[in-house]
Amino acid sequence: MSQDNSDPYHHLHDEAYAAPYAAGRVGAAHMITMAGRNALSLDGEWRFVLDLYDEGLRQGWFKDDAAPITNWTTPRDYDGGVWQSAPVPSCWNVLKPEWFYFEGSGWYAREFHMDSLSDTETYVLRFGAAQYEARIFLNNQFIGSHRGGSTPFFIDANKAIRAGENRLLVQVENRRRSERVPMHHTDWFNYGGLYRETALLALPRCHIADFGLHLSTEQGSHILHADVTLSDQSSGTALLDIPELGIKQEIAIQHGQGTLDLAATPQLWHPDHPKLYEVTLAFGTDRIRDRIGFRTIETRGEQILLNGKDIFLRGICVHEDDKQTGKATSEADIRRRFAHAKELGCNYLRLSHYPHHEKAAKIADEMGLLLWEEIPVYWAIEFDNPDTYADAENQLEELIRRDRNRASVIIWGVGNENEDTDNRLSFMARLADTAHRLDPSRLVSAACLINREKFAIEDRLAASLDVIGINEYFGWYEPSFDGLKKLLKNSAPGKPVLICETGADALSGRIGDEHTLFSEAHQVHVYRKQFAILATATYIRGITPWILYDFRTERRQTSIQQGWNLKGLIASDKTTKKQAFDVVAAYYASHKNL
Ligand code: GCB
Repeated sequence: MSQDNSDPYHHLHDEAYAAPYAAGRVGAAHMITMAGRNALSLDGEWRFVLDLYDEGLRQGWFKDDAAPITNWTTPRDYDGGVWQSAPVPSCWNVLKPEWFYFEGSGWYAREFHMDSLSDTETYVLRFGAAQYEARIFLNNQFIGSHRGGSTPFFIDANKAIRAGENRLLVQVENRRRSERVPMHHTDWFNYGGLYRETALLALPRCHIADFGLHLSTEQGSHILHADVTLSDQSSGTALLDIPELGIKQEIAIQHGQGTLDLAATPQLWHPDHPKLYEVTLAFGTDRIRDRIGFRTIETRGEQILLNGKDIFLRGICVHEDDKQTGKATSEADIRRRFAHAKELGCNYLRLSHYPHHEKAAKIADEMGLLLWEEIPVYWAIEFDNPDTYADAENQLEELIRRDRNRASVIIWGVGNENEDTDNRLSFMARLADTAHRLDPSRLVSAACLINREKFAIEDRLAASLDVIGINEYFGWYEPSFDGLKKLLKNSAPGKPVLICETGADALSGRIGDEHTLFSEAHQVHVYRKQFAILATATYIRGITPWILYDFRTERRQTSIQQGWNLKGLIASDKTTKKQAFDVVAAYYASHKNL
């Protein structure tokens, strides 16, 4: 941003142009629980322009008025009028062929009207997600920024909002960078944009900022734990109401915080009977409502216990990716994904490799599917960079705060396939501790690599995890399955193990035999062998094959893959099943009661 208004060339030489916007960065501490809240949707067509050189930030486009070019006395590079249009939510990559590979800044602009402003309300803009960093400008003022591409964020609009017409400008920037989470190297497509819903909230000045409700078992009895955090230091009484359980309880709030423990005997939430209860919480004039399920999840030795009973997780990995819409999803898309998982016989999904749309966990609550949710601490991120850690931890906290009342979510994943170095160990152990501290009611895991020196399931991070996740591709990246047998024989993990990924590429319809790479027969062969060998290890308490649908990734450029990872059990049309689908379904049918 040019600070020297008298020098029209200053911005050409100012490479610290983005620095002023770091000051207004929001994160988990600014989140507001959304449960049942009304909001003014800002979705729809926005004006939009791509800004490859970051001129918008360099020149401070947001400061400009909307005067037509004919009234200008000095030239500008922005007039806000000749832009294209783009729908919010969407990913810019899929809107025009020439925008497909764009990595840089995109500017979104729109107006919204406020009939009047109320003295008793506070105004907050909410963004479902923006990939990767976003800076928000309202009525020519910078009002906040956020980094992390898959979690929601909240920007205080009070200092700039006004009665009448308001002009909102959002810069979204999606460059792949080594210090980000994820860093520049992944195996999925780097979509960009405001790709989840955007809204304006008008809330009572003192409102419920955070609310948690979960079940635990203490000495054989069930206890409900409620915690409430207000947006300020007010004291008073909140009212918790769960009519179907006959619960109407006051929660004393001191300096903005309150907790309550109470004995209860709810019908327990389970994939086979996903019972949800209507819950409301009121404080002053603020009132939120949610549908919450109650269940317990814990480990005992090498078992995972759901409501005290051993469970085998029959799972599948899923990305948030679509041929037409990219990373932007919809309720119908999520329901189709989950219906396919059910058809496969799943009771569980791994939502890889970043927080998926918040509707996913709500729909899983309803449909009865258990979930692993994770943050994109993927491959070789900068484990020695404290700022990268701060970013990762914030994403973790934002995810936990968003979804901690979802019964479906049983595991927080803190990373994927990271080399077992000292820096990685301290970085990820800290994340695991954070997850445990923020949410003692769930399990923490990570998708680890196998220890290739000892050829065993052994990772120093395991001490910080409740469940050890393992990605292995015997039969695909390494042709022989002998390594898998050896691995299982050499391992005594002492904790439950989940096979978080295994699989093989197959081009839908490609004919061949079990030795023909990329054929459906080969994919079938890999799954048959994998299942036969994995069944011999009793500590393996679940599997999530990689992956439900073929997905876009620029790493894969053979004449067969052409920019797609073909490990889906279903092709990228999300309709055509490959033969391996039935193999996984048959395996899960035989594991129904394990
Ligand atoms: C992995 C990664 C996943 C890749 C997959 C593959 O281990 O975790 O993101 O897409 O392998 O297909 O190689």
